[in-house]
This record gives sequence, C-alpha cells and structure tokens, in this order.
Amino acid sequence: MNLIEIRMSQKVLKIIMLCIASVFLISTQANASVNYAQRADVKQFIDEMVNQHGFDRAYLEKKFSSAKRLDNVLESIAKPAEKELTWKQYRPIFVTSKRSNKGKVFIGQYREILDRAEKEFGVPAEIIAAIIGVESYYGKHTGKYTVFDSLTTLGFDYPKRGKFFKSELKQFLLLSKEEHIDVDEMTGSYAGAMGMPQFISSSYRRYAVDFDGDGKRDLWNSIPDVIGSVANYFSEHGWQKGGSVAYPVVVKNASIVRKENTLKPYASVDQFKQQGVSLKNISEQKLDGKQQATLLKLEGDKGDEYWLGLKNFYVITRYNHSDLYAMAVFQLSEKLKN
Ligand SMILES: [Ca+2]
Repeated sequence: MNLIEIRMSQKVLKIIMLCIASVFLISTQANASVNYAQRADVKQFIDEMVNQHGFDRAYLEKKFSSAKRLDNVLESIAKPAEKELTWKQYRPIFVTSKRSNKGKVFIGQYREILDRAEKEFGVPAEIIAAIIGVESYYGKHTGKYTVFDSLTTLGFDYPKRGKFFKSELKQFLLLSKEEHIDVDEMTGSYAGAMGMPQFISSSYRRYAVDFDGDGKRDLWNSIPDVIGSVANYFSEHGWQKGGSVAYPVVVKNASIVRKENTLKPYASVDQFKQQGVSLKNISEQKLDGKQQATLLKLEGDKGDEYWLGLKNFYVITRYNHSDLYAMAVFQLSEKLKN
C-alpha cells in the first residue's frame, strides 16, 4: 500500500531480490556516527511528541540516541525514477502458478476466517488472499528492517519526502504506544510497510482491526487480524460487494485510449460502448451500462491489451497506486477461484 512502496522498476526489483537473498547480511548498514537525539530537528520532533501526544521525554531521547541511520534505505529510496515495468514484465512476477497454488492452500487453511471477513466487509476471500500473496507471499516476506530506524532515517535524512516520513514516524510511535509493541520489535520494508499486509503506520492505526478478539491488532503474527484488516481497508475505501473488478475489451478506435492510464473511472460503460468498446466475453454483456469505468491499455506479451476497470479496480489501487498492481491482484484472485 504502499502506498506501499513497490516501485517496480527493474533495478528496484533486482535490489529487492538481493535484499531478500542477503537480508541477514545487510539488514543494518548503519552509520554509527549519527546521534539523532542531539540534532535540532529531532529535538523539535521530540518536543512535539511530548507536548502534543504525552510521550516521555527521556524514553524518546534514549530511543533516538540509539536510532541507526540506515544508508541502504537512503540508497533504495533515492534511486532515480526509471522506466516502469510493462505489464508483460510485471505479470510473471506476481501472477504465477506457484503463487496461486500457495494461495489456494492459504484459502483452504483460513476458509472460516476469510468467510467471516467476506460476510462482515463484503470483500471476497480471493481478493484478500491475493493482496496478502502479492504483498508478502502469504506472510513469508514481511521485511527485515527495523521500522523505527527506517522512518527516522527517511524522516530526517531524506529531505525530499521528509515531511511524509516524519508524519509516518509520528504515527509509528503512536501505534507502538497504543498497541504496546516495543519500537525495536516492529519490522518492515525499507519504507516502513509492516507485517503480512504491509501497512504503513498511518494505515495500521486507521484500518487495522482485531479480528481474533485478543484485544490486540497484530499484523505480524495474527492471520485473522491480517485478513480482517485487509478486508476493512477495502471496505473503507468503497469496495462494492458483489461488484466486478475489470473486463477485457476490444477497442475499435485506439484514439479514444488515454495516453496514460487513468486509475479512477471517468465514463460510463455505455459511453465506452458508444465509442466502439466491446466486451470480449459475450456472457458478460449483462454488465450494468450505467456504472463508471476507466479504459486501460496494457502492454501484454501478445501485444496491447485493453481493459475496462470498474470501481473495485480503483479500490485496489488505493492499496497501491498502480494499474499494474491492481491488475496483478485481480488476475491472481481469479486464479485462486479455480
Ligand atoms: Ca488480534
């Protein structure tokens, strides 16, 4: 959601894979000479947390004096924007038989909880499972960075997005306090996405739910909490119960296709039909023509593909603002149905 920060350029992907491969070797490439607690900007931040949020000054000073600046986090985030992956490059990473087989096992194992989440939030089991499958390979890869160190590094040593990461750091400390979790135990991606669903701190505080009833919201260890939280996130972002996500279409006149894909639906299905867009699958012709959609063009392995993305497609992009991400989640979820 990143939100969750999946910047899927080829180079970044390689780095991610390298990180996974050698995570025990490089998880704390730290610059030991930095003492954050002595810096004026950090002192100001501590003042705010003490005065506005009731934190103990001595506790925060101690934490910040031992916070590590993670140089590899700065390197990862500062990579120049590179060519985005195309759909034909992106799809084989996430929409694989291996990932769908593992997803079916996951669904079988947690059927009861997924059904309960579906009933309560209206989000299908396959969509919830696909999100967890894409984000962390069903909970296997949740990130090895100490999020306190990552967010301190990014908040105070990455001016370009310092405001955002300082805000996330604040949310993170509040989360730690509310959930009674030691900041040093909270691990995640280099950009601070945590647990099996990779929630950033603000999303964790706002959307995570205690779905196993133990009084805690634990997205690292409780699968029920993870399932309920993903479902709640979708529900809160307007998931339409029983609604479709996307349909493959044929486009008669390519000039109506926008140069860049628009994530948000911007015209009705009927309007697209009037412009020569037709559904590929006849049995789906019953699609409500009044609902809003976006027309997407993706570079597939057999040439350009066209899709109508509906409201639920847009909702998936609220988890990660990427058309490729949403399409991968949708197609993986479809594979999980069979
Ligand atoms: Ca719980």
